[in-house]
Amino acid sequence: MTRPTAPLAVIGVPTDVGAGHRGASMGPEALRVAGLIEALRALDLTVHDRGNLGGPHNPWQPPVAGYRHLDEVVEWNQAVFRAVLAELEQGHFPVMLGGDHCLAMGSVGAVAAHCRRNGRPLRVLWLDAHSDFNTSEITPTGNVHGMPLACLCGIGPEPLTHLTGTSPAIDPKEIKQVGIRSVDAGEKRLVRQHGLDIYDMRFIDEHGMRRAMEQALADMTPDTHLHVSFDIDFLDPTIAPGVGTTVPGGPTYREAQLVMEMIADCGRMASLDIVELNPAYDEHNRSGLLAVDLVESLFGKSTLMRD
Ligand code: Z70
Ligand code: MN
Ligand code: MN
Ligand code: MN
Repeated sequence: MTRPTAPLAVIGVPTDVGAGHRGASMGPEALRVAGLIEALRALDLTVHDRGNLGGPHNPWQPPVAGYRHLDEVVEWNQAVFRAVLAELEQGHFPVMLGGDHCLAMGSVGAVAAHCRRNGRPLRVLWLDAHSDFNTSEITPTGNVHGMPLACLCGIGPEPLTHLTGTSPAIDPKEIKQVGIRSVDAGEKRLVRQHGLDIYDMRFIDEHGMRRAMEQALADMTPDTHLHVSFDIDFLDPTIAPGVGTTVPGGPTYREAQLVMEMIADCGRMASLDIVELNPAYDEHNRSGLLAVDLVESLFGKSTLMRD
């Protein structure tokens, strides 16, 4: 078990402009109300809560040319990119509280730019029900939270693919996805074409979560920067109903705990997104409380080892 030694910089990103349901903008506060900051401090981590970033409000308009709220998504992500890069440059461990998953373009973009400058290998672990690899041509919804990984891999509109200055920001080989169970028709073709390494629910059913995570976390060098992007809809909706898009058949409580413990044990995590918590769909902040419980394990809390 290894805990990060860098101080955490918690950055709230109260956006839902990339989503098809409103309310993920309330996610950062729900995570704080569920006790996230105190739980991290109780693990002896140094935590700077930076409060929330500001950005455009949700105009709640239909998609235009395959994108809903593109200008707003760009503005939010420019703010995320700047804030995350500034924390990494100070040697901090950024923790983004979403907000919808479009924010990962800014956060992963900043992490990629930082790794490139410092010659560090990057790995992105995407815990999600969805592949988030859509484009404006193939999206069934126009919601940009379904497109962040494609944009990071250089497929998307110029202002989103070039957030970091260079495009593509990341290589598909740097991505590992776990928990996937909803991929749209055109998106399927694209993820196969780009060779994404995906541990979907069928793999998990056949081989178990332990094997999926061993493979997803394999082959990292000691200096690898592991970015974890945790979409709350990764979890089975019976335990985490508080998301805009529930997909049945997700990881159980015990599987999810194992995921977090295995990430903690690998000792490489250096940045984290917690996204898509939507308190408007939750039951008394149950999904927020569960997220805190899981994030404690992610930062090394364990049943038998030292707290
Ligand atoms: C669908 C789309 C999505 C999250 C839903 C859903 C995408 N593939 N992502 N919830 N987090 O609209 O592109
Ligand atoms: Mn400091
Ligand atoms: Mn997602
Ligand atoms: Mn999702």
